[in-house]
Amino acid sequence: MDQKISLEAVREIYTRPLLELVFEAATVHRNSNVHNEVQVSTLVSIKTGACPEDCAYCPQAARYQTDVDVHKLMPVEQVLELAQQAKDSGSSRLCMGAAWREVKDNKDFDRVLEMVTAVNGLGLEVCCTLGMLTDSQAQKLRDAGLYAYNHNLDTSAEYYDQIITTRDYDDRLDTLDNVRNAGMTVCSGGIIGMGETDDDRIGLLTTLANLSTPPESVPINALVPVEGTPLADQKRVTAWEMLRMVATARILMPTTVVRLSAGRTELSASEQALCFLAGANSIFAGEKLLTTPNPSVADDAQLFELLGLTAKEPQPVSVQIS
Ligand code: SAM
Ligand code: DTB
Ligand code: SF4
Repeated sequence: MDQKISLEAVREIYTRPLLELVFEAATVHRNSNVHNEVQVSTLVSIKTGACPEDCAYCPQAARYQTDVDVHKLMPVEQVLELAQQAKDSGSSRLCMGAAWREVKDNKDFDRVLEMVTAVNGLGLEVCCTLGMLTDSQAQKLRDAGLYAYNHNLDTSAEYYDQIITTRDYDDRLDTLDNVRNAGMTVCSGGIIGMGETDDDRIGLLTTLANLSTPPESVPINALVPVEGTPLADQKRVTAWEMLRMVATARILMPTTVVRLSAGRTELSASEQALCFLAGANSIFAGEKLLTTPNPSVADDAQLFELLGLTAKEPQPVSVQIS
């Protein structure tokens, strides 16, 4: 692959003295984006649990004994109701997640396509995260009006098989290619706190920044250790580690939306403020992520007020009816 930036160059950025790093990231952010605007997304778990994959962090994998509320694919009407509530509470984007290894061409997929068109009709940016996609499935999602597809690389290529053995890194990269070729925006990021080294974090950011077009959106998740999963006993990451990831992502990908994702319940208001200063410009809103807790809409409204942040309006998307 033709590298735009080397691992060494990314390591040089990532390992800078923290305040130097934050200052530069804040400068890049102010020069490239409306720095007080934050894009707010709501997650809806449209199909929960019973997943055949073995992702070591995930409470939705069937093989681990966790206490998630397993449910089949939701009806379109229920998703629409949740989408309307998300919009009313100030979200501009709805991300629908399914605990699938991959999309299959069946009635469930047809129902997801209906959901995409219906949610788009509410004037929300629509995102899906459904596992691996073929190029024709990506095209169908695009035709239904999907704005973004989330598919995380999670960690470095080198560390991947310590976390997941039921698919490989190239499978992830292939799906990202299919999403890009279908003309959708790409959302791809990772998780820190899974026992990886700094070089794995640097490797993940290097891979993302070197994609032929970098993702429009990069979620940075802190592992939420869930009882019953192999990573249940991992120590929580510190706010400083989140800050370093956010700031490095911002410098590497100046106009990308960097999302402060899972793990926000563990960050104080001042720690989140530092992350926004260093270029984080998106959050997930609402008391639940997919299955784990997240700050309430009221707490976030108070935080935005305190910090002088405003929620971004949705990007207009035209629905193509084929
Ligand atoms: N099944 C699809 C897939 O894996 O692509 C979509 C849903 S999956 C739950 C979406 C993402 O959630 C994963 O890629 C992972 O990055 C994140 N995730 C899952 N469990 C997590 C946890 N315990 N802590 C932090 N992030 C987590
Ligand atoms: C992403 O990077 N984080 C979100 C979203 N994309 C799909 C999911 C976080 C899930 C945290 C664990 C849970 O709630 O189940
Ligand atoms: Fe399944 Fe996605 Fe969880 Fe992996 S992260 S077990 S693919 S739901």
